Amino acid sequence: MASGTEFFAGISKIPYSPSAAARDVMCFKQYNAEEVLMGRKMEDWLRFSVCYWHSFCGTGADPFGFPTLQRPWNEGTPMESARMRLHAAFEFFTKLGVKYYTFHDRDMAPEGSTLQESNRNLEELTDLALQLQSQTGVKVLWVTCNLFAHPRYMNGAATNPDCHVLAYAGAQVKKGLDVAKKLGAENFVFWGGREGFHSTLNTDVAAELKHMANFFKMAVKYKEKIGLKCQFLIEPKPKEPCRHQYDYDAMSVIGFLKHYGLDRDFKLNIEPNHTTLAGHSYEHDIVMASAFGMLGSVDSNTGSPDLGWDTDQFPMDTRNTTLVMKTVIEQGGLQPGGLNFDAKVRRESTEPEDLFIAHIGAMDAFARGLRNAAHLVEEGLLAGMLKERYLSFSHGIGQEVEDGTASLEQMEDYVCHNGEPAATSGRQEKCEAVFNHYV
Ligand code: XLS
Ligand code: NI
Ligand code: NI
Repeated sequence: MASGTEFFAGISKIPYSPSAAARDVMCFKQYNAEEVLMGRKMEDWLRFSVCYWHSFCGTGADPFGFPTLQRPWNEGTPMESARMRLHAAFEFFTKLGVKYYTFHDRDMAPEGSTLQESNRNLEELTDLALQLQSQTGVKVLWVTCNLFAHPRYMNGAATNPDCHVLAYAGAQVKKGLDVAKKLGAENFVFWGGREGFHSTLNTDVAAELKHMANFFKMAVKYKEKIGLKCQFLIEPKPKEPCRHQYDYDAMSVIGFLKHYGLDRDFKLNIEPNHTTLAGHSYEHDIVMASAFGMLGSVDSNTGSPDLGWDTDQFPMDTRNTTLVMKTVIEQGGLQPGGLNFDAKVRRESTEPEDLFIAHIGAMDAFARGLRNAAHLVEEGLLAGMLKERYLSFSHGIGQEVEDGTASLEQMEDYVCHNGEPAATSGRQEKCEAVFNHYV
C-alpha cells in the first residue's frame, strides 16, 4: 500500500454537532476546539494526544488469546508496516482533529539485530514522521523509549544488576533524545517498565535506586548538551510488570526526585489507571503532583478497580474528568503537557470505527469535565468553603505557623489562654452536594 492509501475510508473530519441525537457517536457534542472558556481555547486547555502503541500497534492479543483486531497497516515486512502505520496514524489524527501524538521508539520503527540497525530504522521512520508532521501540523506531545519489552531488559533497565544492560538502555535513551529534538517533542517520558523487583532476597534496592538516579542524571546532561528544550517526565505505576515498582505513585516519585536532587529537572506524567492500581482514588495523584508543582502531563485513561489490573480503558466518566480538569484549571493548565489517551479499545471492539468512537467519547468526556470544572471554579463556592476552613492560619498564631516562625512554647501558651478548641464541621457532604451541582 502506498502513501496515497486511505485507511479509514468513509470517515471524514469529525464535526462538532452539539445537538446531534444520542445514537450519533461520530461527532463531538461537547468538544468545540476553538471555543474559549476562562480565557483559553478548549483545545489549549485539553491538549489531546493519541498514543501510538495501543491505537496503531495494538492487535487485541491478551495473555489468554490471539489478536482480534485486523489492521490493514500491520501487513508486510516490519519496515513496510511501520511506514503504513505512520500514514494510517496521521490520517487518523487529522480526521479526529487531534494535534498531538505520543510514541515509544520501538512503536515507530522495529528493533534491528544491532543498536546501529535499530537506530537506522528509527532514523528512516522519523524522517517520514517529520514530513507528515509538517504536512499536517500534528506535533509530538512526548517520546519515550521502550526499555521493558526486549528480553535483555527482563531484570530491569536503569536498575538492572548488570551494567551492560544499563549501558544498552543508556544508548537507547541517547538516540531517543536525539529523536525528540529532531521531531520537536514537547516532553520526554520515562515510565519505569521493569524498574522494580519481585524478591527482596536477590535485590539490592539501595544500589538500584542510586543507579536509576545516576541514569537520569546522564539523561539530563545529554539533554542540556544537545540543547533539547523539552520537559522530562516520570510516570508512576505501583505494579505490573514487577511485583514492586520503584515509581509506586506520585509521592514515591517526588520523594525519589527530591532525595537525589532531580526535582528541578523532572515533573510527573500521571496515569489515573495506575493511581487506582496503587489503591488511591482516580484523582489522588493528579492532586498530589499538582500540590507540589509537579503535575506535568496526564495519561488520560481509566482502569476497572474491581479487576485490579491495568486495563487502559478510554476515560468516559465525567465525574472523574471534572475532578481532573478542576486541578488542571487551578494550576493554570497542563502545557507543555497534555491529555494523552494511553488507552486501548477492547479486543471485542473490532471495527476501525471503534477507534474513532473511543477517542471521540473520551474527548467529549474531558470536554464536558472542562465545562463543569470551569463553571465550578468561576462560581468559586468550593474555593470559598476551602478558604473558610483554613481561616485560622491567616492571622495571629496561625499566621506564625503558616510562616514557620512559631515554637512549641507558643503553642502551649496559646492553649493555656484559650482552652479547648471548638468543634468545627468538615462539611464533606455539603462539598459533595455542591460538586454534584456542576456535574
Ligand atoms: C504502562 C505505561 C506505558 C507508558 C509509556 O503501563 O502506561 O504505556 O505510558 O511507556
Ligand atoms: Ni499504563
Ligand atoms: Ni501510560
